[in-house]
Amino acid sequence: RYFKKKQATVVLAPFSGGQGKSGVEDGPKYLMRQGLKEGIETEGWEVEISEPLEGCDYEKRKLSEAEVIGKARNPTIVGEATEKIYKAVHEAAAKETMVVTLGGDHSIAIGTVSGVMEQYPDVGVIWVDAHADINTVDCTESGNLHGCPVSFLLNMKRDCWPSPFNWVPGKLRPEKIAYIGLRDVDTEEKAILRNLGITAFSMYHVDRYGINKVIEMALEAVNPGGKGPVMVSYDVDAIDPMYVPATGTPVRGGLTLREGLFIVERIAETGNLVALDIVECNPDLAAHELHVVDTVQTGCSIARCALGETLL
Ligand code: B3U
Ligand code: MN
Ligand code: MN
Repeated sequence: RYFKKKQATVVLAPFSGGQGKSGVEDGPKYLMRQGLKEGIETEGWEVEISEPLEGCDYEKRKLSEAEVIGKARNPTIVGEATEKIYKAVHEAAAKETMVVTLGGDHSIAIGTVSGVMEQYPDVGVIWVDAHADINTVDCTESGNLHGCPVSFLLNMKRDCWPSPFNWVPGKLRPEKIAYIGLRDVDTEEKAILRNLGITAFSMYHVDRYGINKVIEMALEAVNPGGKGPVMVSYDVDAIDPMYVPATGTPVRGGLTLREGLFIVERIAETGNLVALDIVECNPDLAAHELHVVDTVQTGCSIARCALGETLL
């Protein structure tokens, strides 16, 4: 409904600076090799590729600089990379194409959500994740910025931000984001969620109400009336590690594969989806080749289902 033509831009964001492990920067390569683009094309989308981080050797800089400012690890490369992603996503959204960004770790969503918001200021964000990713640079225990993107988007503790984040508009309002899949949330993060009144459905709520009711409630929270644009930032660790083993911080007791896909199928059905992130596929963390295939295939399925594969 949001697009006159079925055109999509796949933004490749091979970036790992938001956390310590390497390998997550290979996510885009594996997803593309598994046929993500062709899968979307089969659904009738015309696909363009955007590579905003081409030629930037952030991996090398992460290993050689190991920068820490306050509590934040690698803030300069995270700030620089996310600004590039922000511009690429905005450009793609401004051309009225569906924007599918492939991470990389979840810090890249500082760029994707900000970029989408330039085009759709009132976009509703559905954050599918085992984690809330809402630590501030002030309260993060790990210092990993992939645990902080939502606090940047909400403009929290701006006084404490390292300067490479000065570009971040920080215009998201707490009522425009809802979580699904939470099960590993830090104590400080729980307080933030409570204080800001953010809609959050943990795995408890998925069991209590069922995934269908949960997605209805999440959509109604961020997009009341169902007429506005919606973006999904999908951390594959929301899905149970039995289906998605190759990810940086697996947490047991997650969404089944069907629940995970149903979320994006339902949003596809509304016709309101304007952008999707798929993040935290880390092929290096697989114990064997089957784990890689399971994880990467799940990532590709999320993209295809979000773009309409299972709507008949
Ligand atoms: N909340 C913890 C753990 C974490 C967040 N996101 C992931 N892990 N993937 C932190 O580091 O902020
Ligand atoms: Mn995440
Ligand atoms: Mn996560």
